[in-house]
Amino acid sequence: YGNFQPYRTSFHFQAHKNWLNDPNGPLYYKGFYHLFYQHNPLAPYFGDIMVWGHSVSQDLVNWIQLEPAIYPSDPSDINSCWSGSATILPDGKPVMLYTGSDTNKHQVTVLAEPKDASDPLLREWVKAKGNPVMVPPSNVPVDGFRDPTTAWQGQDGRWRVIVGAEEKDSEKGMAILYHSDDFYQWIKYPVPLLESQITGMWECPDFFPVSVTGREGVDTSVNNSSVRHVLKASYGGSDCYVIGSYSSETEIFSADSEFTNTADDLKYDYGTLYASKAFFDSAKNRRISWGWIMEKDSSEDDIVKGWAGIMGLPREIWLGRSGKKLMQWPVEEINNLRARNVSLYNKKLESGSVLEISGITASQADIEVAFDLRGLENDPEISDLEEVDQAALLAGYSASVRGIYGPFGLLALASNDLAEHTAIFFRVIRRGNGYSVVMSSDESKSSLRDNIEKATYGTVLDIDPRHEKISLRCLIDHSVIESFGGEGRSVITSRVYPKIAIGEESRLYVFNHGTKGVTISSLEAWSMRKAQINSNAT
Ligand code: DQQ
Repeated sequence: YGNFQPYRTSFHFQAHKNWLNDPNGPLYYKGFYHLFYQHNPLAPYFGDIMVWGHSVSQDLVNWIQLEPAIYPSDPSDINSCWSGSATILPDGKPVMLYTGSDTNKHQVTVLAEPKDASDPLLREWVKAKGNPVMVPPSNVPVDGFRDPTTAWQGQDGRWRVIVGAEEKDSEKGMAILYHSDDFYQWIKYPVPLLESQITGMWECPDFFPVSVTGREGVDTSVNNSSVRHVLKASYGGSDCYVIGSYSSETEIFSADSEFTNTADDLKYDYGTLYASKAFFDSAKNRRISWGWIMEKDSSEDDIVKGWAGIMGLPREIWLGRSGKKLMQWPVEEINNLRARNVSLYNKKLESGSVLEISGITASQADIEVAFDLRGLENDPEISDLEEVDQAALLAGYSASVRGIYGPFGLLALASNDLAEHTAIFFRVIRRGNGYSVVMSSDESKSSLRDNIEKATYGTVLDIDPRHEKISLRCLIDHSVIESFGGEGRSVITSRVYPKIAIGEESRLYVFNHGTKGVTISSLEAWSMRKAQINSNAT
């Protein structure tokens, strides 16, 4: 490759070079957003000695890379500094709790503080004298104890934090709860905040309140009748979550649903996104979540590229109106990159149509499209829409399965002859007495190259197409497509590696392979400008 870098992204966060995985300790401080991340500064693969890469931004779009902020230096983290989170103390100073791999490669919790809190760039961090501040409890293996969350204060003023863990010789995953009066001395609470018998290790748990009244975010210690709590756990390659009620007095988090380790789990993203972490942005009163999008090519490919791993776009995250699911949307700052724009209104897409959306840079674009099927009610063929079971649903995630209404949607990162494309699409299905919409991303034709994982992903969107338009926003960035369905009700991220549909050779189409026509009520597409991301390598 060398300078030929068709898969390098233009507005997704990535390291200047080498390996990146989980986001760590995101925070806003003195006018700067900070993003730390798991980084191997020496090679484009996960390393024996992992450090915290560090970048800062004033707009969440353009990033300046600084020197690694936290790196092995003490017996408690000498073998790696793994994931962890930031807490902003009441005096405004941030503190980090993170996973150290100690001299024996046991996983312990380590505390670090800024050396100079007056430095808005928070360049230097000092480790606490009393490290480690937590060690694996006796029922937990020494390599199954990691990823402390942002801490929160209960009604009694005491600090709480959870750490991801698994139980020895079992499939139990859990969030172990700790208490502290001074943030340095942590005492394990006798029962975990939550556990599940069948998930295995919970990595990168996250626990935060969401407002029941709207989109605004709340700080992590807020707890009153107008919030509910979210617990997210990463396992089986996905970020799964439950919503529930939490009281710091009883120390009980009662969740509305369970982690099932099946397709029924609620997920942040039904495609590729892992180890995400949210923080409260006090500058704009919103909660923002970052997640890691891993590579789907081979490690040999990563060596040739010289880098591996990108971050998903920072997403605003809030509780949907139903109170049952989270909503996500790219932070508004991303829109500042929108440039050349084309649009289309009230266009009927007959069965079998494939329409090119020209006039934008299709490899670096933002598209918002809405399909209107509200005439469906009076359609005689409506009774033919099959009620689908789980197996049929899975089959329906493939764009080659033709239905009545659907598949219709976008063909992104497509070649001229369509030999390469990633289909992001919808289909209408019958569910119980009503109708529902399946949203999918089919990567099976995404590349003519071999040795790449090409998946088909899907999920059911809570949309009744008789009453609501079906909307899709896709952010396409060379080798990644983040698709937000139903105004942010579900997200599917695809990591793809086209061979010919690269750069200026890439095309964008809107298509309808269903037997019935559908109407595009609106489509707007923008070329995206390139953001400045960590190009000033240190
Ligand atoms: N990645 C970190 C761990 C975490 C895992 C190591 C999740 O702390 O459990 O890089 O991707």
